[in-house]
Amino acid sequence: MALFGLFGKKKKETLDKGLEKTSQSVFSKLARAVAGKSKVDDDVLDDLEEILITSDVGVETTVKIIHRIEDRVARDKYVSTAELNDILRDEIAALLAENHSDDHDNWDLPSDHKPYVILVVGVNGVGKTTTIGKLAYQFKKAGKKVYLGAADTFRAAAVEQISIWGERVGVPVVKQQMGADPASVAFDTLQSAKANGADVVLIDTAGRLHNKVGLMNELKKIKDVMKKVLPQAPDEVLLVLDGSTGQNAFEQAKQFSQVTSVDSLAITKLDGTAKGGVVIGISDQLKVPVKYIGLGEGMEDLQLFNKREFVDSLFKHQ
Ligand SMILES: Nc1nc2c(ncn2[C@@H]2O[C@H](COP(=O)(O)OP(=O)(O)OP(=O)(O)O)[C@@H](O)[C@H]2O)c(=O)[nH]1
Ligand SMILES: [Mg+2]
Repeated sequence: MALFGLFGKKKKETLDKGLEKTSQSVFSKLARAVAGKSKVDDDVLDDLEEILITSDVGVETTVKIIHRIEDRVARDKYVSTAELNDILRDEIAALLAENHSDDHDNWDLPSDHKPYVILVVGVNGVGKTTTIGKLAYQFKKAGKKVYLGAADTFRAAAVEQISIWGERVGVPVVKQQMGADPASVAFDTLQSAKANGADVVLIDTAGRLHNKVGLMNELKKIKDVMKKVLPQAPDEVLLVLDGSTGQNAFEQAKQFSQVTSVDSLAITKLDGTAKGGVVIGISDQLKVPVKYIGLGEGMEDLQLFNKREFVDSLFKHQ
C-alpha cells in the first residue's frame, strides 16, 4: 500500500510540474482580468473567453465552458470573482466527464488474446519513438512481456534511437537495416513476438503527414501485412501529437483521423509549454480518446490520461 502511495505521489508531482507553465499562464491572465472586480459580470466572462481561447482550449470547447459558467452565474445571481477559479475548474471537469471515453487507470491489456499490437503514427518529431520507449517501460513495469519493432527504416538514426530505448528498458527490438521495407519489419516483429509469447508489441513508424499519399499507403501496407501474422492486428493505432504546437496538434488529430483509423491519442511535450489547454479541447471535441500524456523526456514521464487529475493539477498553481 505504502508503495502505491509513493508511486501515486511521484505521478502527481510529475503532472503538477509538467502543467506548471500552462497553469501559470492561464491564472496570471485570469488574475489580471478580475483585478479590482468583485463580481463575475459580462466583462469578466468576455475576458475569460479570450483567456481560454488564447490558452489553446479551442473555440468550440471554450464556448461550451463559457455557456456553463453563464448558466451558473444566472442561477446563482451573484458570483464573486474569488469563486471563479473553483467554478471554472468544476465546469471544465464536468464537461470532460460528459464525453464517452473512460479513463484507464492501469496498464492492463485485453486478456482474450496476445500479443496486443500498438502501431504508433504521427508527423515528424512529435515524440513517437520516445513515447514507445516510455510505454515499453510502463508495460514492462506492469509485468508484461514487451517487443518493439523498428519500422521507421527511413533514417539509420531512427533504428538506433529505438534500439537505445530497448536497451534502456530491457526489451527486445526487432529491426532490419536502414531503407528496409517497414511492412517487412512489422511482419518480422509480430512473428517473433508471437513465437516468444509476448504480451504487447509496439511498432515505431517514420514521421508522416496525413496528406502524403505515398506515406499513407505505406501505413496501409504495414497494417495489411500485420494481419497475415495476427488477424486482429493492429489492436490500437496510436496517434502521437506534440502538445506544444497547440492548435496544430488539434488539426493534425482531425486530419489524420479522416484518412486513417486512429484509436487513441498521446499528447506529448506538455512540460515546457503554456499550450497545455489543448488537451482540454481535444478531449472534449474528438471522438478518439486521449489515452496518454507526455510530461518530459525521461522514461517515467508518460502517464495514462485521467481527466479529473489533469484538471485538478492544472488548477493547483492558481
Ligand atoms: N520535453 C519533452 N520532450 C519530449 C517529449 N516527448 C518527446 N520529446 C522529445 O522530442 C524529440 C522528438 O522525439 P522523438 O521521439 O524522436 O519523435 P518522433 O516522432 O519519433 O520523431 P521522428 O521519428 O523524427 O518522426 C526528442 O528530443 C524527445 O526527447 C515530452 O513529453 N516532453
Ligand atoms: Mg521516431
